[in-house]
Amino acid sequence: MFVCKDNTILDSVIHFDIQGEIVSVERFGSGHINDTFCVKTDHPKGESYLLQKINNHIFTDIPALMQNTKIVLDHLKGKLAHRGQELVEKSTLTLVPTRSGTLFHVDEKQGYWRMFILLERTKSYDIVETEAQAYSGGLAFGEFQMQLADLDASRLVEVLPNFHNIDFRMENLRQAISADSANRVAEVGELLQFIAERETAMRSILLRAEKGELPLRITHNDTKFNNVLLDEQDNVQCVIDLDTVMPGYVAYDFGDAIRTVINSAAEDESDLTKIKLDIRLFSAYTKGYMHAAKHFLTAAEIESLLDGVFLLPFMQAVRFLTDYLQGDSYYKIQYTDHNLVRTKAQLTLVEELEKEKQQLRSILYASLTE
Ligand code: GN1
Ligand code: MG
Repeated sequence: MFVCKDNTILDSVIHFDIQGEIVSVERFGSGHINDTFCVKTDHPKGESYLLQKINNHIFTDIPALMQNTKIVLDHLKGKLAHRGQELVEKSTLTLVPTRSGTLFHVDEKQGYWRMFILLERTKSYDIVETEAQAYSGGLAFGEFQMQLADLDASRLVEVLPNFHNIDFRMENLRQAISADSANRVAEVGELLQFIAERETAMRSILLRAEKGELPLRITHNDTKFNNVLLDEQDNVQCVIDLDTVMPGYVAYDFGDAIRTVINSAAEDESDLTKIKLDIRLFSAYTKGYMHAAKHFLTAAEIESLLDGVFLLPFMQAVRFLTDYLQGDSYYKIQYTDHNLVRTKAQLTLVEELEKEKQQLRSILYASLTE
């Protein structure tokens, strides 16, 4: 059994309303922000659980974050209720409250913990392998946006303001450059040049939004492919990681998903020659997404989707680079220049995408008639 050095994990588990005695607690998943653990018990009919320590340096209003999660989950469950309880439990996350009925537990070191029921027999992929998987991912996020379309956005707190605002991200980068607190600016000149050349073009979604062309909807805002759980047959089962569900533009969700779907290498691949686009996967994801989304997207939103495809890897690179220049305080890293490697990988992806712009556009529009 894995036991955290200071025992805070086990001390936290016991506050949640779980069945049976704890058999094991093991680290789980590949998130960059929160710490996730799988908790198994000896209960004969019992479930396993996902315990998460929420990063409260990044998410500074955890009561609001958890309230958002509850509102979103209740809404999604309500949408699926007519299809039966079993389906609701399989297709949506279920929070496990603490024994005193609260949505999270705060330990004596001010660590914030929450728990979900683990969805058994599901898979998530850091790298997409087949068109069927990509299609399922597109369908999952298309349906997710559709199901949340009638949720009153004013009920959700914007937990991370300006999350996908490229002006905000560029401003953070500029501040990191002028502070140069980790003494790393000198080594990233070429990358900064690459970013500067594209900055204006990357403002296109903001410009459309300023002109009032794009409706603000409730979006997921972290649509990496591994935030969709697929079942054993690679059909959609559940969208996870609801921390950043907030008002946003659909192009952000589309672009962030494509960033991970189309890349045949990992987000942090250090061999840049391995970063290749798999256009078949773009096509399959887009078909899955449009199957649900073409019923509600406006013409201007459809037009903006491709801008999102370029923006999201670019913005991700800007964020990784900012963290690198600030001495790696935001994303978890596994080695010293991990954030630099991530930056280069994402910028290479932008470069590869630029070569295929026309083809991506044709595929996107073709998917509307299928
Ligand atoms: C972070 O923790 P994780 O892996 O779900 C980040 C996302 C990035 C992603 C890059 C709150 O998500 O915005 O796209 O890393 N989440 C936050 O892999 O910043
Ligand atoms: Mg996340």
